[in-house]
Amino acid sequence: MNAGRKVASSLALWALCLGVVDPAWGQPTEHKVQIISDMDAFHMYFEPRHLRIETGDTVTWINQEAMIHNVMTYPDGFPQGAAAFESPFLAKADETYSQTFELPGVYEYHCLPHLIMGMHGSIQVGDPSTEAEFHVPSAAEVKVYRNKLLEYFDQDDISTFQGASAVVE
Ligand SMILES: [Cu+2]
Repeated sequence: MNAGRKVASSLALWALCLGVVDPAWGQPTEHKVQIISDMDAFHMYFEPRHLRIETGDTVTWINQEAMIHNVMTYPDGFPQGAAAFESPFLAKADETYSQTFELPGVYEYHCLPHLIMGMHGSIQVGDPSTEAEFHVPSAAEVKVYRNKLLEYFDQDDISTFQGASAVVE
C-alpha cells in the first residue's frame, strides 16, 4: 500500500468511527412533552403520556394552545428523597415548563384543572425499580389489603410483612 492510499484508508476508518460514536452519548438530553387541548373531542392530555429518560435529563412541557394547564406531581407520586414539583399555570400557546430529574424512580404527575378529565402522565427516570426500592407494606396497608393478599399468600406469609403481626393474627 502506498503512502497516499494508507492515509486515505485511515481517514475512512476515522470517518466510520465518528459516524458510529455519537458525540452526545452520555450527555443529558432534553425531552419534550406536548400539552394537548383537543376541544373538538373535549380531551386534554400529555403526549407522550409516559416517558422514560436517564438521570440528569430534562423534560420540557409545551402548551400547544391558549388553554390553562399546569404540571404537578401527585402528593405521593415521586421517589423517596426527591422533591415534588409544580409548574405555574401555563395559559398561552408555546408557554413551557422544564424540570430536571436528578433522582431515579417514577414521577407521576397531572394537570390540576383537568385532573377530573384524566389528564395525567408519568416520567420514569432510569431503570425499573431495584429490590432496594421495593415498597414494604405497613401494618395499615396489610389490614386494608388483607383479603386480597390472602388470594396470593398464606396467612403466615402475610404476618411476616413488617409491622403486620399486630394486624394479622
Ligand atoms: Cu390541563
